[in-house]
Amino acid sequence: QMSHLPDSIREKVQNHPCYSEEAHHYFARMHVAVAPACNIQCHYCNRKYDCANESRPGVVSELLTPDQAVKKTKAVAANIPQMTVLGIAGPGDPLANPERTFETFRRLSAEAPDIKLCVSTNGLTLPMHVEELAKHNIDHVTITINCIDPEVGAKIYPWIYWNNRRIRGKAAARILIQQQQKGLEMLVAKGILVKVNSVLIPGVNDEHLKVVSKIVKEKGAFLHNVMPLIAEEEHGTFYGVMGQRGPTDEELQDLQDACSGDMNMMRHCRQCRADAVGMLGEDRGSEFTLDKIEAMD
Ligand code: CLF
Ligand code: SF4
Repeated sequence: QMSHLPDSIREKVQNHPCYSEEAHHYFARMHVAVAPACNIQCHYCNRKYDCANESRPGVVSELLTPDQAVKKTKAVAANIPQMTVLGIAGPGDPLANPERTFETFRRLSAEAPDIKLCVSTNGLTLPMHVEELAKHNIDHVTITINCIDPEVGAKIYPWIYWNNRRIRGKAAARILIQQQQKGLEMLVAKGILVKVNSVLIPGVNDEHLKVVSKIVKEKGAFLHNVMPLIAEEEHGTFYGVMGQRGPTDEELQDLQDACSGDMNMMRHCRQCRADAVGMLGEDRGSEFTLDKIEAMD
């Protein structure tokens, strides 16, 4: 799979456990939960928990300051030799918390330059942050794109917060979609690798995701990760649409197969926590709580 890639891209994916299926057997990632706020509402999100666009719903991550995040990253990197990637993925939207997110990236690129930096976002404010992402040498950005049609979007997003106003319905979805697509184009133009996450919501965007996959591929996204909606009552999922279910394993796989003719599909995502530490599927976060890190100095 990797041998077909140009050298410049191979260098960026070869030790990134999410961007390369092969790499996830040998390399680890960690997340620091520095970003509490969010600027949109997804129907499947419960604000008590981590952002469900890149994370496992129903989990509460320990919020860190940028300074604590830098200390934790260094402690993990010193203790887990496979650690190659630091991601910011919540617990809200990283780009809705630009000061905290970029202070963390700024310090890490200066103090731990060997670590690759990765970020995930709902995309609403992405275009205005592309310059700064490029400046910190962030080679990997994930955008969660669940739709390209505002009709579909209005069923997924009840509102967005935009220019100091709350906007609802189709008008809100239209702005979010435009910003996501513009951000995707701008990142590709800068040579930054883009992974697109989509949450598969049966009966809402299942058929539609085939079109989404085609379009993001045409625009230059590197990888498409279709994740299942995890609809469990205790997460408060899909309020207002009671009874919304998640996809079966077979439905998820069928959709991934249908998209794979057009697009590189990610099939090894583990829907990590916003404070995950270790190899994908492994959680060593409890070894690196703040009190333990203090004790390591
Ligand atoms: Fe984290 Fe995401 Fe970067 Fe990976 S996770 S910010 S791209 S370093 Fe990976 Fe975890 Fe799936 Fe995300 S397995 S949830 S895709
Ligand atoms: Fe929740 Fe993430 Fe959606 Fe924001 S972007 S509402 S944190 S799932």
